[in-house]
Amino acid sequence: MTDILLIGDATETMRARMAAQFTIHELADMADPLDWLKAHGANIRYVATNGHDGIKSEYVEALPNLKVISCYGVGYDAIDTAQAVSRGIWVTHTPNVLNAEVATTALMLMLACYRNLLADDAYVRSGKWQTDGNAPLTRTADNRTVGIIGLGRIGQAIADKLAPFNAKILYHARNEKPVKYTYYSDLAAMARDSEVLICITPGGPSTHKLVNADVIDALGPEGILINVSRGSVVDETALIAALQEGRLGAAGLDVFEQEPKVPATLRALSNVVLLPHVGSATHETRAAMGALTVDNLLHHFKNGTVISPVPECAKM
Ligand code: A2R
Repeated sequence: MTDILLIGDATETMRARMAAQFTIHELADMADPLDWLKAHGANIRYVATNGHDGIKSEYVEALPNLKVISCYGVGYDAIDTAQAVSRGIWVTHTPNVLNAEVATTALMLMLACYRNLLADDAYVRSGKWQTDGNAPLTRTADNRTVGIIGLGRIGQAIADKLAPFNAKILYHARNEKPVKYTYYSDLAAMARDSEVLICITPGGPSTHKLVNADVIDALGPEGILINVSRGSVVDETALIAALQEGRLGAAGLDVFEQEPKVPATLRALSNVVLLPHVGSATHETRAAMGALTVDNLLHHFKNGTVISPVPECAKM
């Protein structure tokens, strides 16, 4: 049997499929992972991990015969791809199969912010509807100007799902695309022209705090910020200050700078909707992601190639 290192959790189906071909060693079972890997790492040819845990560079160094790091998730900023490429190790991820789900999460957050979903739910539960009368009016989610930061696979799915809401779509990315939406190379300028900003870029150094105090101020007191990308993309301290001071209207956040830690100051705000990083977390979509994660491993085991490499590895 070939040895595989499992980092983080995996579904029962993933475990069963991996166990049929590989001997699984779980990082979570190792008292001192680095010690264990230094002693046994030469046998490990495969790693299954996820976008949150990735793999530490020192672990990769302890695995001299590693062939594939298969990531359960589309974001792979927790994996050092330069190190992997220099060693000829494939890094794979799960693009496309989660586009619709993450887009639904973005819309859910946007709708919850505009229609004050959480406050209205609390209004019914508290009994106030009966004692105080009808809940206050909210604001419509229709006919809004929405700036999408990162018009890739998921960004396009978000734009598609916004069509029935008659949204006007603006976008910011590194490069202009052959689409009917309006391109902004200047993010703050797009924020000024947007009523909602939706972040769906990758994480990592190039997008670190891309949404800074200037962008947040440009979005303004009526504006809504939605983040379904990575916590690192938004300056969380600047965001909290703007929400506290009414310089930003509301925020819908699925991701945070230091998950699962969410600052108490953010949790105390009433103009936020907070989710525990569940953008793709449905049974159906996680099953599809799990299948592709394992397919990449098995494909390499049988054919020596992978199905969905990250772009950095595409030319290997
Ligand atoms: O390379 P471009 O011009 O297509 O732009 C990409 C954009 N992007 C950026 N935009 C502004 N500044 C940057 N430094 C920057 N880096 C990348 O993000 C592209 O439009 C978009 C990413 O699209 P995809 O590669 O198709 O990713 P996908 O599948 O939509 O997933 C996005 C992220 C994942 O990396 C996870 O972090 C998260 O969604 O779940």
